[in-house]
Amino acid sequence: MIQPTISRRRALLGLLGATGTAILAACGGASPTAAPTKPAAGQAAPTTAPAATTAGTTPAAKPGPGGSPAAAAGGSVKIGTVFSMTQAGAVYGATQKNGSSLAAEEINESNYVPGVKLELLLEDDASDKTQGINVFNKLINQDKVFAIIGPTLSNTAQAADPIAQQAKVPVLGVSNTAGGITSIGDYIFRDSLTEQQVIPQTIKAVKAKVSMTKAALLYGNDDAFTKSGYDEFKKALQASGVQITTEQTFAKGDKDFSAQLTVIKGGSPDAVVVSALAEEAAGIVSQGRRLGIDAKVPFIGGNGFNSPALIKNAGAAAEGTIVGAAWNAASPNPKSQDFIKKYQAKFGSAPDQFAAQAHAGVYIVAEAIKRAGTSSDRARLRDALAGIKDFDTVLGKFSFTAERDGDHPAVVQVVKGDKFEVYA
Ligand code: 1QQ
Repeated sequence: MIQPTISRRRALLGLLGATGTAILAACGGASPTAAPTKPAAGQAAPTTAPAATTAGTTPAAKPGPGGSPAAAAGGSVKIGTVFSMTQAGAVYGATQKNGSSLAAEEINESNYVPGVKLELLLEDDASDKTQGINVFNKLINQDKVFAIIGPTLSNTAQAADPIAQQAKVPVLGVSNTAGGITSIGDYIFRDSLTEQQVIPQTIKAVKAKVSMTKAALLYGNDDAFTKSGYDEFKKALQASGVQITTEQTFAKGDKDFSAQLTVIKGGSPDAVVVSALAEEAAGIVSQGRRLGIDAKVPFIGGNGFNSPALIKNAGAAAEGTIVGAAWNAASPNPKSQDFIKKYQAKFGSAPDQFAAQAHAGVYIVAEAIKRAGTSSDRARLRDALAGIKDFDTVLGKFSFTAERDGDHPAVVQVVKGDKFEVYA
């Protein structure tokens, strides 16, 4: 078994966090006996040695605009992972890190890409556009990664993806759901279903089960994802003939939603439709119930609600919340069931949709590397990614659309007790 090596490149300087890079799943021929003191993936261990110094022969690589991938030490290939380990998106980043490192470990152990090991470099985008741009520049120009997985938030992707497109470095978003991300350019892909793909189905499912003739809308007006979710909810509600009683807004970091929720309650809606990231989502749901919005009036959320953090932080108030998703633990897909077991055993907690999408993302990149037969030619990798069709993943059979968005079945969920169950 290959033990992943983990390092914090700037540990010596004591610079941890946003600027640190962790090598999540490295190769280098480490074996259980060779590396008894190495930690498991997901646990940082300061080391002085950056991965790029791994000894080995480097096959000739064709230089590209982003520079030659600096991989290939002993047949390894560097993949940048850019997740929100801190700030607004941190609840998603934590499980993305786990899901991606588990996938890389499996891929390396099974020699999935014959003779090639994946080396994941983790950067924290701090849920911030500028930091997203900084870490993309670093991964592309300094680490010379072959491809990038991430960043976590659409808001960051809008700012950082153009850097990779310019350098012709393939990007695979594994959680971006706002409209317009893949239209940044032909090197930008995502395996995450968009709000546009999931929300109409969610509204239809609710309409089929309960009487919903009027709904209130509440959304964050300072974030690409929350604004996109609002647009899609509004369209879907209108298309289903649901009257919108009021449109209320908030900003990232807001803690008190009582003014908006009081107006919402006054309109006596049949449902409260919310486009928010997890932290605000939990505050909105719990304050809404405290203010007396009846438990029979469901909250309906977008992708931001798809985190166990919502259930943990909103507690009993989260009961009955409805949210469309890309993945649910109840799926009988054997790959998904196997993933849940391995994830639980490795991390001591259940995976969420973000872990599953990150896991699938690493496999999609590995499959494309295998099909392209190169760990240096990014144009060929891009073309191989574009050709992925009916590929078996934890998300089910996965294909890219012609626009490089993900295509696989969605699921509508409802919070029951401490978990997301299938609603329809
Ligand atoms: C986005 C999202 C977030 C809710 C989760 C990462 O979907 O920013 O696109």
